[in-house]
Amino acid sequence: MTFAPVLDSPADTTPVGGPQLPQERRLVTEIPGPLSREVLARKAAAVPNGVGVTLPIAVVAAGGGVVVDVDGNSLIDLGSGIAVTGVGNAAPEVVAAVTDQVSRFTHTCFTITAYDGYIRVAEALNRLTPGDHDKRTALFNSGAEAVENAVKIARAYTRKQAVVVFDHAYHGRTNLTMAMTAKSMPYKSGFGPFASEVYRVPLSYPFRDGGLSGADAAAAAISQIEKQVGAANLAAVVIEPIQGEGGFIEPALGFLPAIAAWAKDNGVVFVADEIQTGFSRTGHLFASEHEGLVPDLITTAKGIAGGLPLSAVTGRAEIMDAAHAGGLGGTYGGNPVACAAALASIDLFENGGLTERAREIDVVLRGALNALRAADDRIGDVRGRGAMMAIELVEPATGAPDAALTAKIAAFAHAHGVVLLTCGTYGNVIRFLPPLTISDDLLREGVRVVGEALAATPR
Ligand code: PLZ
Repeated sequence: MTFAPVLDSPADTTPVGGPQLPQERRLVTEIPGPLSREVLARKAAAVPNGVGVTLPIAVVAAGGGVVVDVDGNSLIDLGSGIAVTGVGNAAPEVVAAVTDQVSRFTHTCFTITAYDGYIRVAEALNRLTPGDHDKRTALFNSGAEAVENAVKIARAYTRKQAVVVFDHAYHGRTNLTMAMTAKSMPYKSGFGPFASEVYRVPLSYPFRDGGLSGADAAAAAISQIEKQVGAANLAAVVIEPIQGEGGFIEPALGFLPAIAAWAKDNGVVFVADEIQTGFSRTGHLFASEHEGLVPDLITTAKGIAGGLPLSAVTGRAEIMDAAHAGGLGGTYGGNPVACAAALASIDLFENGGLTERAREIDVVLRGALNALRAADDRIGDVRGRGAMMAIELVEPATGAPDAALTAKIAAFAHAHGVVLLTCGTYGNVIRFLPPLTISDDLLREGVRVVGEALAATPR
């Protein structure tokens, strides 16, 4: 296969994406190559600086476990576009469903004239999310929009206003969700004032809270909620079952159930933000299942539609129905093409063996990362579940976060053909979020490159 560099007629010269792409790491130029540099130079002139690019290549195809750039480099994908392409990029089932739908109709606005695809996505989420109570689902476009709507719905239902979120939380970049997101740089700094009635309490963070039990950490959070907010004012507690951008923090066992039980006892809506953890990523269809959690509301996005923009709020019928008729919506929410992609993706998660695949990835990743850790004490922690795992990099003597080392490892990986993402409040976490369609060999090779990066980066 050739990758002739004709940017003006990409259809003639670029490879088609999907799992049939050669599943290999292959660098034919430096990263970024000359053609990517040309494209990114145009980006600099056309797109504001605020919209950053982590790995400055221009992608022409992707699928399985690789991303191919305009120079013909094939990189191992350990990011899935931030946990989106669980079913793989250009998954054939998604492509077929989208192609069929796009030739029938592309948009009506569901709140003007309805269509079956939206309702089928709602039915699927009502059936598949935790709990066998009566549920309803509303569809939106982005994760942030789903979180905003979950808060609107919880406020309408409880007739209360306050929202509790946690340290290190990430919920989005819109005004309300900026207020809910913890980290100032780069998400919030200079963009205030932020929405009011958002209160932050401590999270269980086993690696950094001295190993507090889940029950003790929950008691501390609940005490703070009761003293500083009061259940009488509190509409919702919103929490990621495993934190994403905040550093792949897995609360100690018992923390989430204790918070959920307190919410239930106090007339507070418990919202699980499963935007990053959802759709088989953690080895369950939803991460809440790990501890048998049944959230009142659950927000989903990212993995839901194989890369097309779609998000959802699913929850107890009586809560979801509290918003008045016409109170929820948006021009594009539940777009028919995105719904077709979601139905094909959800079928793959449910029936295509992808949840099992996430558990296999868990074994491969955890084994490889623990081996790295055994050889290098700058890896302070290995954590996460399924295809959502991370290492936290520290200065061994003190345990202090080592963001500089983290940035060097990521830069090395990028230069050597691995799409690798960092995260964490302290910028010292490397996260592994491969598509569930990646091969074991590519996965191991990707981690090997991280090992080489550590070896090449002296203390
Ligand atoms: N809730 C748990 O992970 C999105 C953000 C990337 P949107 N995380 C990736 C970035 O730098 O903007 C996310 C999430 C959780 C909400 C969101 C927000 O989802 O689709 O990005 O709005």
